[in-house]
Amino acid sequence: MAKEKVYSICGMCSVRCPIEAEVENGRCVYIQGNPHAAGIAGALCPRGAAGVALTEDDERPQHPMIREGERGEGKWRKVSWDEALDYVAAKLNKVRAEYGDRAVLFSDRGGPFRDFHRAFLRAIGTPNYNNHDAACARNVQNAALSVFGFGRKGVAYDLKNTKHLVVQTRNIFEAVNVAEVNNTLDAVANGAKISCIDIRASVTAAKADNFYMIRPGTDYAFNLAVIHELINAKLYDRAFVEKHFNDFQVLVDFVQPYTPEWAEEETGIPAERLRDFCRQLAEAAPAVLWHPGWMTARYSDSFYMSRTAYLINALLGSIGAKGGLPIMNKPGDVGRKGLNSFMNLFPKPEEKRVDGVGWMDGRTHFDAGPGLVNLSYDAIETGEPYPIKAYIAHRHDPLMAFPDRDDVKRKWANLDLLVAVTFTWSDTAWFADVVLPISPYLERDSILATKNGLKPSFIRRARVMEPRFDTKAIWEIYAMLAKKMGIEKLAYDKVEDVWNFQLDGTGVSIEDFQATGLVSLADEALYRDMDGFTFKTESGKIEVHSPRLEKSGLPSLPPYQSPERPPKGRYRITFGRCALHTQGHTVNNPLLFERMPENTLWINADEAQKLGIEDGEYVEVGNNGHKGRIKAFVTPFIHPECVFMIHGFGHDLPCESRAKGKGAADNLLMPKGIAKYDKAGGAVSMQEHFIEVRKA
Ligand SMILES: Nc1nc2c(c(=O)[nH]1)N[C@H]1C(S)=C(S)[C@@H](COP(=O)(O)OP(=O)(O)OC[C@H]3O[C@@H](n4cnc5c(=O)[nH]c(N)nc54)[C@H](O)[C@@H]3O)O[C@H]1N2
Ligand SMILES: Nc1nc2c(c(=O)[nH]1)N[C@H]1C(S)=C(S)[C@@H](COP(=O)(O)OP(=O)(O)OC[C@H]3O[C@@H](n4cnc5c(=O)[nH]c(N)nc54)[C@H](O)[C@@H]3O)O[C@H]1N2
Ligand code: SF4
Ligand SMILES: [Mo]
Repeated sequence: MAKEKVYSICGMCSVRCPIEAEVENGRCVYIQGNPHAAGIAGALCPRGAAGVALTEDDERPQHPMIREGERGEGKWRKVSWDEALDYVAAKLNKVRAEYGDRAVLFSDRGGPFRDFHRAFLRAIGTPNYNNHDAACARNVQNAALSVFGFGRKGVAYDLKNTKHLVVQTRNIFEAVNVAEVNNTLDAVANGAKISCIDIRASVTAAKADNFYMIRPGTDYAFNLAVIHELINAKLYDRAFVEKHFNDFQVLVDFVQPYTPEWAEEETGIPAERLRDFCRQLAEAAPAVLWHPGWMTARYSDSFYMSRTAYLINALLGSIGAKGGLPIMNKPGDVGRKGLNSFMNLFPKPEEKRVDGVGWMDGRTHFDAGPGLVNLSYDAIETGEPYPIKAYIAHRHDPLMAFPDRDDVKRKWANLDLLVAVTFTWSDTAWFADVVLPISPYLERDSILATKNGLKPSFIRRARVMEPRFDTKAIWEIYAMLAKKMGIEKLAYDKVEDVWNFQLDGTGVSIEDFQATGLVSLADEALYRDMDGFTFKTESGKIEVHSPRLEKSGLPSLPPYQSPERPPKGRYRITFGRCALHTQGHTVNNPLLFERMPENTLWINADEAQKLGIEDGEYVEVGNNGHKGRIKAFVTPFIHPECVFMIHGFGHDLPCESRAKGKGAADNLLMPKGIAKYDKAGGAVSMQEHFIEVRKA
C-alpha cells in the first residue's frame, strides 16, 4: 500500500506544533513538522519525533479501569467504556444531589482544545473549572493583567523580527516551542542579540551574546535596577511612555533607591555590565523582546519579576512593536468570524468559585477563568467555603505537578470520586478511582482550535491511525458521558458533526483543512496601529499603580526583599526542562528513555569539592524525610547557592518498567510546598526550599 500523508498536531507537549505524519498499512511510520506551517518548516523537536513510540508503547492504560483496592494500591478491574462511564455518571449525580452541582471540581492542562469539556462542566452546573497553571505560568498571566488589563496571550512574541531577545528564567533552546526556536535562529542570523539571565549556563546561555549568572531569586532586584538605569540615563522611549503610561512618575519615584550598584550586591552582576546591557537594549528598541517568563512558579516575588519585565518592554516601546511584543490578533481582529463555542450553549454558572478567585478578600485580582486549583484542594480538605466531593483530573498529573505528593493526597482524602483522564500512567492516574484512557494524539481527532497570532488560523488534529487499544478521543469521552447524563446538546457521535458545528458561519469548511491541515485567516501579519490603542485597564493605559492589585490589599510594586541565603549544608532547589523530555510523562517513552534515562544534579564545582563529591558519582538529596538518589553533574556554570535538576524523574510506579527508580523527583523535596504560593500572582513558589546534598 502506498504511503499516505496526514496533517495533524503534535501532542507530546502543550505547545502543539503542526505535523505531517506518514501512514503505511494503518501504522504511522514517520512524523515531521508540517512544512506548510509558519515557523515550523518541517522541523520537530526530539519528543515530537518520538511520538510513534508513545503509540507503540504497551505500558500505557489500554482500557478503562475501576479501582478495586485502596487508593494507590494498584488493584484494578478492567471494565468496558459503558461500565466506566455509568460509574462516573452515577457518582457525579450522587455528589450533585447531596452537595450541589458546585461540589464537582475539574482541572486540565489548559490550551486550545478545551471548549467541549468546559461546555460539559457548564452543563452540569459547576463553576469549578481549573487549569494546571498555578504550577506554571499563572504569575505571568496575572502580571500581564495588572499592567495591560489583558492576559499574557494578549501580546505575541515577535521573535523572528526582534533585534534583541532577553530571556530571564526562560530556556528558549531547551524548553522547546519549535516555531519559537526557528524564529529565534532566523533573528540571530539577521544579527539579533540574545541576553540570558539564568542561575546556570543552559544551552540558551551558551548561545547568548550576554550571559548574566544571577543569584537565585534576585531577578526582581535586577529588573528594578534596569528600570532605574533606563529612566535615569534617559534610555527609554519618551514618546511611547507619554502616550501609553497612565502613571509613569510612580515608577520613576519607586526605582530611585534601586541603583545598579545596589543590585550588584544582591544579584552578583556588576553594575557596569548592567549599565552596558541597558545601552544595548536602547540601541535595539523598540525591536526588543524581554520575555516575561513561562515557568515562573518559583518564588514568592516571581509575579513582580514578570510585572517589571512587562514594564521594561513598555519603557522600550516594544509593546505593540514589530520585533517586540505586538498585540495578538484573534479572528475578529482580521475581520473573520471565530469558531462557534460549545460553552456558549450553556449559561455561565452563577455559583461562586470554591477557590475564592474573583470574589474572596485578597483574591479578587486573580484571573477567574481557570482559577487556582491549588486553593481548591484546601476546600476539599476543610469543606470551606463549601465541600468538593468529586474531582476529574483531565490531562493533569497534580501529584507530580505540585510539590509534596503525600501532602496533596492527604488534602484529597475527602473525595468521593477521583477520575483520571489520561494517556499515560501517572501518579494521579495510579491513585484515582477510575482511569479513562485517552487515545494518544496520533490515534485521535480533536475538536478544531484557533491559533491566535499576528496571522490567526484554525488548526485541526486529525486521526493518523486507528487506536491500538480500547481508548477514546477526548470529545468522545465527554460526549458519551453527556449522553449518559442526559445532556443532549453534547451527545455527539461523529467528529465531523462536532467540526461542522464549530465551523458553521465561519466561511471555512472541513474540506479546507485537507490541503495543509491549517486554515490561515489572514494573508499578511497584522501589526496594530498603537496610536489609538486602548489597553484593557481601568485607565485604558499601561498601569504602574494597579487598582486591581491594591483592591486585594497588595502593593503594585513592593519594596525589594532579599531572598534568604541557604542555611549551612543546604542548597536552594532549582529545576527546569530538557529538550528530550516533557514534564513527567515521557520518561517511560522507549525512545526518549533510551536517550536520557535519568536526570542529574547540577552542583557548583567549589561546593562539590567541599562535600567531596566527584562528577558522575551518585549523591543523596533530601529534605524533611524525603530522599532521592541522583548522579552529580559538577560544573562551575551554576550559582553556588543552588543545585538544579530536570523535573519529572524519580518515578516509582510498578507499571512503568523503564522509568521506575531512575533519577530523583524534585517535587518530593518541597515539603508542604503547595501552601507556599505567590499572593499576587497565584502560582506556587516551588524554589523556596533548601535541600541537603550528601555523598551517597
Ligand atoms: N517540581 C516541579 N513541579 C512542576 C514543574 C517543575 O519543573 N518542577 N513544572 C511545572 C509545569 S511548567 C507544568 S506545565 C506542570 C505540568 O504538569 P501537568 O499539568 O500535570 O502536565 P503534563 O505532565 O504535561 O501532563 C499531565 C498528564 O496528562 C496526560 N495527557 C493526556 N493527554 C495528553 C496530551 O494530549 N498531551 C500531553 N502532553 N499530555 C497528555 C499525560 O499522560 C500526563 O500524565 O508541572 C509543573 N510542576
Ligand atoms: N523540551 C521541553 N520543552 C518544553 C516543556 C518540556 O517539558 N520539555 N514544557 C513546556 C512547558 S509546560 C513550559 S512551562 C515551558 C517552560 O519553559 P521555561 O520556563 O523556559 O523552562 P524551564 O527549563 O523551566 O526554566 C527556564 C530556566 O530558568 C532557570 N532558572 C531557575 N531559577 C532561576 C532564577 O531564580 N532566576 C533566573 N533568571 N533563572 C532561573 C533555569 O535554570 C532554566 O534554565 O517549556 C515548554 N517546553
Ligand atoms: S515542541 Fe516538540 S513535543 Fe512540543 S508540540 Fe512541538 S514537536 Fe511536539
Ligand atoms: Mo508549563
